[in-house]
Amino acid sequence: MQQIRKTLCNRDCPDACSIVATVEDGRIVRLGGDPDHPITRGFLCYRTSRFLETQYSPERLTAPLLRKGGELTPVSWDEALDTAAERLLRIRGESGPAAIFHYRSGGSLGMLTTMPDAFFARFGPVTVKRGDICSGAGDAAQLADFGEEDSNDLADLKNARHILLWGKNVFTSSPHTLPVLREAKARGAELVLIDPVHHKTASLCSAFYQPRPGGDFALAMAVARVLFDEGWTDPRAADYCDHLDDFRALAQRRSVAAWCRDADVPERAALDLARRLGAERPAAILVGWGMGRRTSGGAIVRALDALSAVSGNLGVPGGGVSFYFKRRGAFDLAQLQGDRAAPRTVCEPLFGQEVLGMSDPPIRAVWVTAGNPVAMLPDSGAVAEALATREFVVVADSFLTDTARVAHLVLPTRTLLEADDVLGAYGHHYLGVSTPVVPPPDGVKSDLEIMQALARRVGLGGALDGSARDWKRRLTEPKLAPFGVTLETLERGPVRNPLAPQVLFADRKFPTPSGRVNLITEAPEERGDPDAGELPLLLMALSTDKSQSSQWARPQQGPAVVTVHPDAACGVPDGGVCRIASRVGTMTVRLRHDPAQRRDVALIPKGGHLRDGRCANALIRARTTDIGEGGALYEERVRVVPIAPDDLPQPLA
Ligand SMILES: Nc1nc2c(c(=O)[nH]1)N[C@H]1C(S)=C(S)[C@@H](COP(=O)(O)OP(=O)(O)OC[C@H]3O[C@@H](n4cnc5c(=O)[nH]c(N)nc54)[C@H](O)[C@@H]3O)O[C@H]1N2
Ligand SMILES: Nc1nc2c(c(=O)[nH]1)N[C@H]1C(S)=C(S)[C@@H](COP(=O)(O)OP(=O)(O)OC[C@H]3O[C@@H](n4cnc5c(=O)[nH]c(N)nc54)[C@H](O)[C@@H]3O)O[C@H]1N2
Ligand code: SF4
Ligand SMILES: [Mo]
Repeated sequence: MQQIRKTLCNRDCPDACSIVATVEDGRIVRLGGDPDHPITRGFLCYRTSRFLETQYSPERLTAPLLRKGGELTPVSWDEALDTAAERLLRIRGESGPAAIFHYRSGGSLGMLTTMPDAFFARFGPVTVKRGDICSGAGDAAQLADFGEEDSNDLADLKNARHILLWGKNVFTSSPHTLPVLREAKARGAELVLIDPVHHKTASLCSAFYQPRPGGDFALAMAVARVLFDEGWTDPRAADYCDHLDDFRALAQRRSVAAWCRDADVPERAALDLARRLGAERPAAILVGWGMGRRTSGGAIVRALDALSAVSGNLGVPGGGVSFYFKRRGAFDLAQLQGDRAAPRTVCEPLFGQEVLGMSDPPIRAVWVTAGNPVAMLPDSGAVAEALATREFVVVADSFLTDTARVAHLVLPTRTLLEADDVLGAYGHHYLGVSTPVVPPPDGVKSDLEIMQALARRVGLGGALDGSARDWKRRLTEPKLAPFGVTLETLERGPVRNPLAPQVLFADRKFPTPSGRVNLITEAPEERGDPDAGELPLLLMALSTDKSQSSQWARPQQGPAVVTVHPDAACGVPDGGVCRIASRVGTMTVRLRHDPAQRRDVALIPKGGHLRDGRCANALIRARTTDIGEGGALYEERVRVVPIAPDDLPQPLA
C-alpha cells in the first residue's frame, strides 16, 4: 500500500523545503517537493530529489564502530556508549572539561541537533568552536551595522524595482528563491548579478558585472560616490545613520573611475548600480554568502549594508539588504544552554592548527556532531592530523566520511528522512517540523537518543530526558504559543514565523548601541599579493548542485574538474588532465575551459573527499576573515601545471 508522508528538509540550505515522500511497504519509493508549501512550490533540488540513493546506500552505517587494533570494528551500542562514557569521564577527571572539544557543524539544521551542545554544556562546559566557517564575516558585519540579522519577507521582493544579486548563485544554492525572482521580474523588476564568476544566474539578469574577486568593496565605494555626487542618497539618512560624513569621505577618497579600476569593472557599472539603488528605488540587495569568505569579507558586506542604508532602501517594501533570515528566532534555545560559559574556544577556520597547538590542558578528546571537518575545513591535512593525534575522537554521522575514518568511535545517526525535529530557514520565514518518513534502520540512533543514553552513563541523570516530540514542543511553544501556534499547528503544515517582520527596520530603529545604522568608515587594508605572479589564479571551491558540501548525490570518480578561462589553461586542452598547485599542495584535476570566466580564477566544486584526492581544502591554508572569524576560503592562489604525457595517471586495467 502506498502512503504519502511529509517532512522538512534539514540540510544546510536556505530553503528548508517540505518533502513529499511516497512510502510503499515501509520503503520510500519516491521523493518530491510539496506543492502546498509556499516556498517549496512542488519541486526539490538535484541533490535531495536523488536522496533515495543515499538513504538506501550500502555504505550507510547501521552499527557503532570502535577502533580495535587499529581497525574500526562494529560493536554494540552498549559497548560504544560505555566506552565513550568511560573515556570522557577519565579525561575530564584527569585534565578538566577544557580537554574535551565538542565540534558541531551544519549536517542538520534541526534544532534538536543542538542536543549534544546541551549535553556538553552540562558535562563540562567543554571547549567549543568560535567564529563560523560559513558566514562568520557576514554575520559580524550585519550585527555591527544593524545590531540584528534578518530580512524582509522573501515575497517582499515582488515590491522591488531592482534586485541586486550581489555574489549569489541562486540556481545552485537557493533554488527556491527563483520562483519569487521570476515573479518579481514579471511585475517589472530588473535583476542584476555582480559576481566574479559567470554562472547560470546571469541568465535571469538584465546586467551582469564581473569584478575581480574581492573587488566588491571598491565597486561599492564607486557606487556610493555616485550616489553622493548625484544627490541620490536619502535626505533623511543622517537621521538614522551614524558616521554619514565619514562614510561619504571614504567614498570620496578616490574618483569613480579609480574605484572601478580597482574593482576591475567598467565605470558604467557603478553608474548603473547607483541609478538602480538611488534614482529608481526601491532596490533590494541580496547579499550572497561567498563574498564574506574573503580576507576583506566583513568590510565588503558592511559596504553593501551602507549602500542600502544611505540610498534609503532600508526599512521600505521592496528594499533591504538581505544576508540571512533569523532561522532560530522562533525557538526557545535557552533551555539547551548551560549556565556557565565554555572554558575555552577553538576558532573554527583554524581548527587544525589550534587543536594541535593547545596546551594546559591539551585537547585530548574531540566529539564531532553533524560535520565533516577533514573535508570541509581549510588545511585538511592539519585537521586530519589534529584528529588522528588525539586520544579519543567520536564522530556521529550516517556515513564513513573523511572525518569518521580518523575517529576512534563512530556512532551511526539518522538521515534527513528519519529526522524528528523542528526547523526555521535562513532563506525565508517559514517554520516547520520534520517527522520521520520511515523509522531508522535497527542500530541507528538520533543525536538526541545518543546524548540521553550517554547522560545516564556519566551521571547527568535525566537532564535531557523527553521524547523528540516533547523537545519539539518545549522549544517551540514558549515563543509561539502566545501567537496561537502550537506544535500541532506546525505539524499540520508550514507556518510563517509570527515574530518575523514583513519589512525589517520599518521604523528605522536599529538595535545597535546608538539605535542607528553604524556605517563603515574605513577601507580594508590593501594587501599586495606576493604570490600573484607565480600563482596567478584564485582557487574558488564553490557549491555545486550535485552535492551538499561533502554529501554527494552520487559517488564521484576520477579527478575533480577545475574550470578556467582558456587563456589561463597553460596549454592544457579542454578536458585535459593536469595538476593544480598551491603554496601547500598539488592535486591532479581535469581542466575545463570556459571563456565566460575571468582569467584570474580557478573554479572547483566544494566538498570533494580527501581520500579520493578531490578535496580543495587540502590546497587551502587556514586563514580568518577581517571580522567574525570566518574562513577566508577563496583566497588561495594556484597555478595550472601541465603533466607530461608519460606522467598522466594510467587508467585502471
Ligand atoms: N547545491 C548546493 N547548495 C548549497 C550548498 C551546497 O553545497 N550545494 N551549500 C549550502 C551552504 S553551506 C550555504 S552557506 C548556502 C550558501 O552557499 P554559497 O555557495 O555560498 O552560495 P551563494 O550565496 O550563491 O554564494 C556563492 C557565490 O559567491 C560568489 N563569490 C565568491 N567570491 C566573491 C566575491 O569576491 N565577490 C562576489 N561578488 N561574489 C563572490 C561565487 O562566485 C558564487 O557565485 O547555500 C547552501 N546551498
Ligand atoms: N574550500 C571551501 N570550504 C568550505 C566551503 C567553501 O565554499 N569552500 N564552504 C563552507 C561552508 S559554507 C560550510 S557550511 C561548511 C560545511 O561543512 P560541514 O557542515 O562539515 O558539511 P557536510 O559535508 O555537509 O557535513 C555534514 C555531515 O553531517 C552529517 N549529518 C547529516 N545529518 C546529521 C544529523 O542529523 N546528525 C549528525 N550527527 N550528523 C548528520 C552528514 O552525513 C555529513 O557528513 O563547509 C565550508 N567549507
Ligand atoms: S537541500 Fe535545500 S533546495 Fe534541496 S530539498 Fe533541501 S531545502 Fe530544498
Ligand atoms: Mo554554509
